[in-house]
Amino acid sequence: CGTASLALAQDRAPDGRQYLSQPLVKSIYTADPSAHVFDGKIYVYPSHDVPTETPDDDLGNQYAMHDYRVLRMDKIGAPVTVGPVALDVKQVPWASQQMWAPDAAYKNGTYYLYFPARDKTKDKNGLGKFMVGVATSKSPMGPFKADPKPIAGAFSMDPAVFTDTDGKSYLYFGGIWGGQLQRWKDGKFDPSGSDTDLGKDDQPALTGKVARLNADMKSLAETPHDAVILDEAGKPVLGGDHDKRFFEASWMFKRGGQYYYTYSTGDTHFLNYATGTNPYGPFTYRGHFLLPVQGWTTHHSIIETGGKWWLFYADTQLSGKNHLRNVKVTELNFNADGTIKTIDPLVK
Ligand code: FUB
Repeated sequence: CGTASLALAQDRAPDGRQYLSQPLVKSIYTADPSAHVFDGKIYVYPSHDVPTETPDDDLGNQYAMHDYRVLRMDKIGAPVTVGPVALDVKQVPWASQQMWAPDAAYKNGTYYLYFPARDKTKDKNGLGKFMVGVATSKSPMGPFKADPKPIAGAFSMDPAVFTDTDGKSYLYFGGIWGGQLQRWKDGKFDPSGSDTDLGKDDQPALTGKVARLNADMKSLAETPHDAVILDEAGKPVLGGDHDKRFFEASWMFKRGGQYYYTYSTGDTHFLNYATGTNPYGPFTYRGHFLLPVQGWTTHHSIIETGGKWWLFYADTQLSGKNHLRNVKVTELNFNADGTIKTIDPLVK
C-alpha cells in the first residue's frame, strides 16, 4: 500500500453521505485504533492493513496483516507521525500470521504491546489458533521485543488493557467467528469447532473475557472471567440478538465512577456500550454509540485528553475495501446522566 492507493480516496460514501471525519493518516492503511496518552502525547496502536488477493470470508482471511506501526500526535488535530515497524510477525517465535488488533500499556518505564496472532498449529481450516502475545519496549514507538510464548491463560484475539484508578490492570480479550472465541467454550481449544458462534440463538451469547494482570503486566493473575452483558430486564443478552451481543473489540474506560464496557457487534456493525460498577461486570446494556461505518468491521478506543473525550474508530474511506481501512477520530459526548450520545459516522 502507499501513495498509489490515495487516488482511490473518496469524498463521499457510496450512498452520497459525507464522512464525519477524515483519515488520520493516508500513507499506510490502519485499523482497530487503540489510543493512549503517554507522557502528554497521544499514541495510537492500530492494525496495519495490507493488500491481499485473498477474498473476503467469515474467518477474516482477508485481514492478512503482518506488522505494527505506531502513530503519534502532540494533540488531537496535530500532525500525525507514522512510526517505523514496531513489531513484525517474523520476530514473534510462536506466531505464524495475521497480526490483528493490538493494544498497549505503560508501567514503570516500560511500554507493553499486546497483540493477537495465529500460532503455528493447524485447525480444520489449515489455520493456526489465535492467541494473545505481549512485547516490550523502552519507547512507546517501539521497536518491541516479543515474549517467546503467548500469554498463558489468554486466548482468541482483540486484547485491550484497562488500568483502574487503584493501579490494577486488566486484560480484556476475545472475538467470535474468525477470532475463534466459540471454540474455547469448554475452556480448551476445539480445533474442529464452529467457525461462527455457538449456533444457539436462544442461549446466552458468548462473552468477552477479562482477567487481572499480574504486576509484571505480562501474565494473568487469575482465570479469565466472562464479561457478561445483561439486557434491560437483567437477563444475559442472547446469542441470537446480533444488535446487542458481543462479537469482538472490547474496550473499557471509567468515567464518573462508572465502568463502560464497549464492544463491536460484528455482523450488525454497531459499537455498543454497557455499564457496570467494577471492571468485571456484569454490565448492563445501554445502547449503540457508533452507527455502522463504511466497511464490514468497526473497532475503536476511547480516551480523555485536553478536557474532552475522543472516539478513535476506522472505516474504509480511502480504499472502499473491507480489508484496507483507515483510522479516524471524533469527539465523544455524554448526556448529563452518563449515557453516550450516539454518533453517526456518515452525515447527510
Ligand atoms: O483487524 C482484524 C480484525 O478485524 C480485528 O481484530 C477485529 O476487531 C476486526 O476489526
